[in-house]
Amino acid sequence: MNFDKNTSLDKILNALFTPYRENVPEVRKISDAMIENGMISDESDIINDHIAFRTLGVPNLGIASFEKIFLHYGYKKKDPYYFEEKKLNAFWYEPPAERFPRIFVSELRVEDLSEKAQEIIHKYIGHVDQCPVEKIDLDNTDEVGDFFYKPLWDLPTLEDYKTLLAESEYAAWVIYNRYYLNHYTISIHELPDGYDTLEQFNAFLESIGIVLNTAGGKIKTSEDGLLRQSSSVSKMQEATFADGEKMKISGSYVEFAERSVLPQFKDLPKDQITRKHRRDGFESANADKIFESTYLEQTSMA
Ligand code: OOG
Ligand code: NI
Repeated sequence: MNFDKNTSLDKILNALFTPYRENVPEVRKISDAMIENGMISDESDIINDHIAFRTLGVPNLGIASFEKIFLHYGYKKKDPYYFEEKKLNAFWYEPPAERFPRIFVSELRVEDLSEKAQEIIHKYIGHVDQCPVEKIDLDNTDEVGDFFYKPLWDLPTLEDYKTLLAESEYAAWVIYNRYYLNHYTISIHELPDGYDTLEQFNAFLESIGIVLNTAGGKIKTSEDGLLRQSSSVSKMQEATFADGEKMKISGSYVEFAERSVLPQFKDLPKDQITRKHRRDGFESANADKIFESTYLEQTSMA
């Protein structure tokens, strides 16, 4: 039973990763350079710390709808996070087995936006009168895999996109990109000596031309000092809007996480350290800055 579910989860994660890898040039660039450099022998050697999704917090969509997919596959809902200024809520989900990535899902508090922005969002999602996840057969991996990239609403017009962008860059991102995989995350502490700290790995990334998010500094550090994160900034890519107009907009990015061993396990030999011995979960202050990997202030630096 669990074996079947885990095999299905592998298929779903692959279905998510394939289009992301095709469309986010940094993904291949980084893994190719890691292979060339001898850090890994194959892309599949990379340990994926977590993946992230963005949603619209309205009835039938948002976290309460989206999470059903992963709860079905044995993920457990963990801590909530709240982002005052960005008007976002989020949760993280613990995977059913250590070999799977954690999941971070956020949602926009649509009701906290201006009337105008809410009107635009409702123009697109107004017809969603039932939770779309309830309409899919969650045991059918093809159906679930397709769901992430299947439009649930019409493409926005360029004008609507720009109006949203001016008020909430997150809103504009979701109205265009929907449930597209927002990022995957390379576990830096799993890499060979010489590359297993963020300082070392970031230097490597910059040497191959990856532009890092500088919001709050290139390395974002949790209060306990045990979770450190960096991310690339999303490349601006040409997008076509409903009215046929085109504009360069931000898509997805790649994240890098270094989780330190918890103080109570600090004397364990390195070859005995597994995920449960390291700092788990997320950190609001880090996340707040990582969101900005798709925000113009950062993407205009790439
Ligand atoms: C998610 C940003 C937060 C983390 O690891 O804290 C995050 C997003 O950009 O949607 O990924
Ligand atoms: Ni992340």
